[in-house]
Amino acid sequence: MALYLGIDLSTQGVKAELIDPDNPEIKFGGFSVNFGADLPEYGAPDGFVSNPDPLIRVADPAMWLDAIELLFARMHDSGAPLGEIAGISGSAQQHATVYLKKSFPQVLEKLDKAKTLSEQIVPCLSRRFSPIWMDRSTTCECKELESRFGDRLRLETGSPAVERFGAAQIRKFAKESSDIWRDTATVHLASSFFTSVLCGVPSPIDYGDGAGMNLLNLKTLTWDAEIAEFSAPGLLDKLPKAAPSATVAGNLSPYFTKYGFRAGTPVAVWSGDNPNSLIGVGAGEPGIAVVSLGTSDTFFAAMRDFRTDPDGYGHVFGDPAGGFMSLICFTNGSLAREEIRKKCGISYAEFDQITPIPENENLMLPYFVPESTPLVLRPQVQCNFDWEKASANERVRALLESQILSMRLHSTWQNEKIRRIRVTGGASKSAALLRIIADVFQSEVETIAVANSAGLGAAIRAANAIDSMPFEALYRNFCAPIATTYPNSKQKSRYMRMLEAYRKLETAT
Ligand code: XUL
Repeated sequence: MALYLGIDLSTQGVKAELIDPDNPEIKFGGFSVNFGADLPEYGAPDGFVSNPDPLIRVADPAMWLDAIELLFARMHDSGAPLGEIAGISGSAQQHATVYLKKSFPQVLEKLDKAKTLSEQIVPCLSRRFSPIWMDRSTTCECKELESRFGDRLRLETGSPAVERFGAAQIRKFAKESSDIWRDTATVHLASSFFTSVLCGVPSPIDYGDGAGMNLLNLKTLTWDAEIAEFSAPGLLDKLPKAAPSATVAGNLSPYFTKYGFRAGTPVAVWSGDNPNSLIGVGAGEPGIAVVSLGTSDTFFAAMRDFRTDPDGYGHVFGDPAGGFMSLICFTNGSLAREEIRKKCGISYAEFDQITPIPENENLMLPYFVPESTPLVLRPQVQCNFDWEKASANERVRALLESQILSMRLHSTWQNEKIRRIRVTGGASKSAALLRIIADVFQSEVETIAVANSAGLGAAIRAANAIDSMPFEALYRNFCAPIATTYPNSKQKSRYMRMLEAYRKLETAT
């Protein structure tokens, strides 16, 4: 038996997926730790330290370290065969930066089993807290980056300057705390920080997650010296190497034998949660797009060639299976669905029972909170029909159709022929939404049974990177679709008309 472990450090907690490629039907049980419920002493029920300024969102790396140890302890206590693991990798929330002093490598090398990780590693943090992907306090630094580099940022790093990305975050910190910045030897991402902790040696940043920093030139796959130096003095020397996602970073540190792991177990570099999810839903090859319907909705897909969104809304990250992936985030996903459901005074079941209205081409721009695609800073809701006179059926239909039309409109730039769409996330249970996605994209829509795609993706990546197991075989075993919704070709011309009308409505706003 050769097992592979995928660890998923998300915003809310840590989970583990353990897989046996020879016996995919064996389930090892869901292992998880929730920051709020299991580590209440950190006072971070949502995964970040509370702050009266809603733009500031930082998390405590000590909490992450304690959570990983608790996860391993739980796995060990429940009898999980940790000694039989042949390879480990992981997934971390993207964009979180971790600032370390020069003592970090020496401390890693001599981790003492009698102490905890947090006790030993916290003194190595030059900046006590890590800004996470929810932090939006760096608009000023984004403007500075944009005025210095203009469109080169988008064309070469895959995204225009983005508040949560490393360049703006590091720039703000180096400006505000120049002394601590001088004392910082290395800036890791959460993903490379954890690879380093597991291996006991500093690890590279993989292309998948590194692309979410505005610092990696995606044409050369090397750090951009000019952007790095402008972001913060000496930054280039403080960045770990950038490396392919299939890099085996090292072997598990003897520290972890205290949980029953085998010292020396190979560890593949961790990546970000979105690149891992691409693999975990079996979409590492171009042709399958993924729609994830969560609090916000995301659309992502593998791209073999490097292309960027001319409108600047979409991002490009590395695809762990090679090449690149697009990622487009629609902030008002389930948030808007929930608001409209409440405004219509209907239940979830009624919301999902909307019936087709063939002649009706109603549209809605549902920005209940600021929207990222398209960029809308001031929340507003607009309809091209009379809301007061419309029935609940008409209102819900206008919302769902508009959300999916927006997804279609803003994903064309990635220019890969989409053969199938895989839908995940809470709202993927909605038959009405699956039907609309199939008809708007005129594509087959598949649902899959994977619950933790990021963790599963990490386990699959470990098997691929460490023992050269082909992705295709792993996808077949672990990410097979369970149901398919076929497109209705009769809806094609209606949706083509509505797509154009939606584009005009959005542009006019
Ligand atoms: C992607 C992003 C989030 C985080 C947290 O750009 O900010 O998806 O990775 O999940």
